[in-house]
Amino acid sequence: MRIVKEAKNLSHKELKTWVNEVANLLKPEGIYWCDGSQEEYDSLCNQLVEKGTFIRLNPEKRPNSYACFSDPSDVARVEDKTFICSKFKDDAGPTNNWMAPAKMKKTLQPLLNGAMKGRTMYVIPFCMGPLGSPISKVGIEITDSEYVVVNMKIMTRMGAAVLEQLGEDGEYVKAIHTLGAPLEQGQKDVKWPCNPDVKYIVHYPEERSIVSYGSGYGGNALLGKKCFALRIASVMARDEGWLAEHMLILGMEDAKGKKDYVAAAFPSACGKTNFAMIIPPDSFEGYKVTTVGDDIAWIKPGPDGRLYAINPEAGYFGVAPGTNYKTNPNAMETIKSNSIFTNVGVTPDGDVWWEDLTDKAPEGIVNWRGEVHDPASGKPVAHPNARFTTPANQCPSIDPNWENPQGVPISAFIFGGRRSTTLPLVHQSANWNFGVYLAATMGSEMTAAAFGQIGKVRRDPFAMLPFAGYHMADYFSHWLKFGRNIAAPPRIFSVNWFRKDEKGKFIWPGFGENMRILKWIVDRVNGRGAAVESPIGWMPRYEDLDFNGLEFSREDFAKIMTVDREEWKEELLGHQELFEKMYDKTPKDFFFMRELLLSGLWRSPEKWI
Ligand code: TSX
Ligand code: MN
Repeated sequence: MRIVKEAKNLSHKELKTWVNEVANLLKPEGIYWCDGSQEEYDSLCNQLVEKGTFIRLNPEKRPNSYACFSDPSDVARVEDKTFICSKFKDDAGPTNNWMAPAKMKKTLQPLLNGAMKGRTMYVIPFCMGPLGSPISKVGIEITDSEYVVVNMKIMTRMGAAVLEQLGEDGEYVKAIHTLGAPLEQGQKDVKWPCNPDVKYIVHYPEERSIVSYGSGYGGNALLGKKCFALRIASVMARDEGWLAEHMLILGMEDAKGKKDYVAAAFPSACGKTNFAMIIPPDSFEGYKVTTVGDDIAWIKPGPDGRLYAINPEAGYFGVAPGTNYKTNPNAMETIKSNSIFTNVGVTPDGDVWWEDLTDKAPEGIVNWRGEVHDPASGKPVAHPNARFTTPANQCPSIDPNWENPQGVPISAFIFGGRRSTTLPLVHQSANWNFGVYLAATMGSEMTAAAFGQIGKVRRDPFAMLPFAGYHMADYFSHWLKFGRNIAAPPRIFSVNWFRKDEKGKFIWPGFGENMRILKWIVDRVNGRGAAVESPIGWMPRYEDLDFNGLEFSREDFAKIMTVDREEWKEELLGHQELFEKMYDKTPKDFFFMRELLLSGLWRSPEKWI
């Protein structure tokens, strides 16, 4: 096989053998070992510009940045083509697609055979987490996509330094990615190669390996993120006694300089990246919020009995539409340069645009399908799932400890959802087990018809439903067991920024004002914040929250804090429905906790509002 670029620091014999085996099957034109250098990045971006995949943005407006449009069929994760191939079906559970590993391998074999013909095979050594951290883990992604290589350069620690760390016999996760679009002799490539007909995102949790076929898009192709850092890592975490979670990590420093870190899980469309980069309102003098991560947390018990978290990623792969200087100024600063934009609009002067970036689309803008936008068409400029890929260290709020190899100590877990009724703005669980229960039963109301009936609650336990690499009910049990062995467990909170009034208007202003809730949470953790008991846990009274500088009435507060008996009877039926989907493995603790919550609803309401 032709070597396009030699490996640097490669002393791992088994890795060499594996790469050769993969090359013999996929039959690329040559093998390229990525070194992770800036020169390599620039040269691959140039190649993508020459091919027409990348549009170089105006260097005065958006230095060293690129836009690209995917194939219209390749715009999001493909959940129905995502498989957990554990030996036993019961280990994948009812919420994952499953196929026996041997059968899946038989299915994939003919697809992979020759899949890289006419293309270069890139070998990407990457590290999830800071190099040298005891919590970090190494992966090797093999891909035939230059887009994947340059995105992995932003999203992970990538290249020769990782091979050096791997040494002669280090452990790594094997990840094979191919576009599934081989080129015949003389065949001209398309701008966004992929396989429009066949896609497979496959995980072998026992082997700790991944095969992704047919898609070039984000979560399907950047295998360090959802595939490794969540699906495979959640299995490693279960086996080794830690947590791999779909959580942001942020730091809050108060006016006295006391610093606390919290980790928070939200389903999609709740503004998770916005919360990770929140800017406190002016009245919070001396307070500072810092960002450790916006998507994934790997969490391990430390020697002091506390939990320590790292962000395994090195960049943000964030949803662009809706991001602007009001919703997320820190993200706007982060993406000023050195960024890749996928499926956004491109302006005539070589900048990017998406819905809600500004009030009106710029004249003459090209939409994500490459057509000149017609405002009368009603079609969006950017695809709703359009993304930016941007280096984390460019974020103005980046935490000084974001690359600390020991991680940061977690004081609280926050679980959120998008609920127009029932769930209060904030409450604290009575204890770890009730916290696990509230996280297991969390959910969001559907906002897009594509995901089912609008307004119906879609349960998304721990925001992990599409990302747990094993049986969801076993995952609940892991959390319950994990909590029994920590000396200083984080306290667990629920938040809901999205309650609506009778007219369908959001009651809580959200965004920076969420700082008031964050402050109460951190106060609670430190034994300061006052609270009263409600049927579902501890809640702040109006006077327990800091409303300095915000006009927010007691009446509105009552509206977003009410725990309504009838609504909660309905809610608890929803919990039961979820548990019954995985009845045989649902922890029995959950049935008892549900019953306790139900009986608590018959307390006099005056006591908690
Ligand atoms: O990200 C959001 N957050 C978290 C911010 C730290 N969003 C956007 C969600 C879509 C991804 C929110 N939307 C939040 C929120 O807290 N709250 C809302 C609801 C809301 C929307 C618009 C307004 C207020 C609340 N507008 C005005 O008050 C003018
Ligand atoms: Mn995510």
